[in-house]
Amino acid sequence: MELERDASAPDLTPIVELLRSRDRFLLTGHVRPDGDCLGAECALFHVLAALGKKVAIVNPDPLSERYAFLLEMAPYSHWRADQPRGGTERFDVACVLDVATLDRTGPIAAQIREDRATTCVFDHHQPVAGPGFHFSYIDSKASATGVLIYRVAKALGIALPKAALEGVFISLTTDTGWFKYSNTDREAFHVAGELVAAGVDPSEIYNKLFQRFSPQYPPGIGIALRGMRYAAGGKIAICVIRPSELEAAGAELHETDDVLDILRSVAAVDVVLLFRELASGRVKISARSKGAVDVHALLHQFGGGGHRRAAGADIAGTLEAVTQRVVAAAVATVEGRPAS
Ligand SMILES: [Mn+2]
Repeated sequence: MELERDASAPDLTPIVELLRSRDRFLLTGHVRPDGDCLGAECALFHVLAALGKKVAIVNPDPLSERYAFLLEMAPYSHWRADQPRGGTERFDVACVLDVATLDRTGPIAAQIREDRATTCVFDHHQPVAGPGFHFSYIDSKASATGVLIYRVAKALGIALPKAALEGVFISLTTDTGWFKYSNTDREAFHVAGELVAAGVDPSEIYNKLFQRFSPQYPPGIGIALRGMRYAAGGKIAICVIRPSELEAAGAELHETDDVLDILRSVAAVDVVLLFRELASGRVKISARSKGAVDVHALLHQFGGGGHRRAAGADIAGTLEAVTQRVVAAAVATVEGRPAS
């Protein structure tokens, strides 16, 4: 059974025409690529390969080892500052996935501009003003970018190989938190049903992605939770992660979704803020909301964004200074007064 097309979904015709008519494609995504970004890239790679195109995936950051199986069949690399063109080959079209602005692709943005390549974005984040892509397929109602690529494959009548179907499944499960967040809609279950019918094994994928962490992972969660605190009368839960502290304890925390889930499980908590110190003198923020607070709007004032209930930002500054500023803004939002 086909799911009826949502009348408000954007028109795919120009995108299909672009993919059919051009020859050399670069696929890229955001810094520190997640399962949605990688899964969508994997699926689009196979769509373009089926059309006989020359395709390369080059991301701003290296692939985390646990996703390697996904891209075994696709030539994957990351930007290498020590190589000409960062190691990228010439391309006509840059497909940018799971990002709202070109700058989220880090150093690759400059190469795309220098090549004057045609740009095409596939995304489901809250749209931002003037992203400036030549072609765009943006549907902020879609649960994951991988779902958008699945729609593209359907529009082209391409039967995807198993690796690509697993890519779409990983996109979906990453961004819906395995079908528990508010973006989990009918299309998410419909597509998941088709993927499973075509041979995707959910428990096998869960095992590959989430049951292979190091023995140092649970102590990492312990360290992260040990320093947590509340603000705004318990409506905001705050967690601050310092790599030096993890290292001193011989602990690792490659994945923070479990920490976010635990903090969100507290009845009174509306907003979770997780701050992680990056080596570059920047701070990565992950924000989650149960719905009352728009965390996209909260982080947009700091140059970040994402979705209403899940957003992120990457801010220059010390961990202490960034935490203080963002928590102050969050408290002001939760208490319904302008930040001072
Ligand atoms: Mn996404």
